[in-house]
Amino acid sequence: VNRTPLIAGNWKMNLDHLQAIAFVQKLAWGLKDANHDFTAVEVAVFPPFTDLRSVQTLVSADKLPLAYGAQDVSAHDSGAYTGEISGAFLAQLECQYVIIGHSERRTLHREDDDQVQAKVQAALKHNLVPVICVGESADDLEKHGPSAVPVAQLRAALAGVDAAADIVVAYEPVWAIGSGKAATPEQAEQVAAQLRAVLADMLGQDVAAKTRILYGGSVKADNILGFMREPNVDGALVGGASLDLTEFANIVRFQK
Ligand code: G2H
Repeated sequence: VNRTPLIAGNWKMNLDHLQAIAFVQKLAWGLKDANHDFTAVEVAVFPPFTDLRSVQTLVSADKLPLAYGAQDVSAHDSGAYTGEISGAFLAQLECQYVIIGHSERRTLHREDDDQVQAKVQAALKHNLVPVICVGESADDLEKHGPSAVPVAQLRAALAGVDAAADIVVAYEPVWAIGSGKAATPEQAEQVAAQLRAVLADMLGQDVAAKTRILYGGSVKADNILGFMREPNVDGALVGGASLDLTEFANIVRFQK
């Protein structure tokens, strides 16, 4: 099976809606000028909620070949959930993707596996592709080895997911996030292979073969190629480096 690589920029809480417009415009046109084949390597951005309407307007008006999504979604559809954002609202803004269970949500907002699982269900209900983030802390790594925690997190997130669902998995070792200390391609591959085995076990071989598994954690233009050469790594979730136009464009153009 041919899996289209996905390079995804997780902006985290950076770039306001005016900066987002300028950034997305420059990114898309810059890549077009460099003859980037968006069907060969898909590019997605994950701006803050307040930028999504601007990004939608720009992408649809200029027919930009960029995908986009939100960094989180509520497990609920509507109601008395102050501060939450429904998947229905994201779908209305034509988001294709939504990041779920990023380690910053798990750690700073105490999201547990049950909440992640409920959010995955909410995303699928609204036809959003969940980018399910899993990863072990330095402590987990020391105590349980590299794959135990990510495997358990993925199993929990996939409970109740139908084999027909479209999903993306992102392996982000917590110790590599924003630390400048990326995993080695071999480490990423080892865990990605285990995660693919979970997909096969829970959703079947066909789903496992077609589902993209991304690596995330201090990805940069000068280390992306090593990850992309690994058979089970199908792209990257990029944080810090996705905020620098040239750097992000060079990550997208890892094959150049
Ligand atoms: C991991 C990653 C993006 P960074 O959180 O999701 O961030 O590339 O800054 O490590």
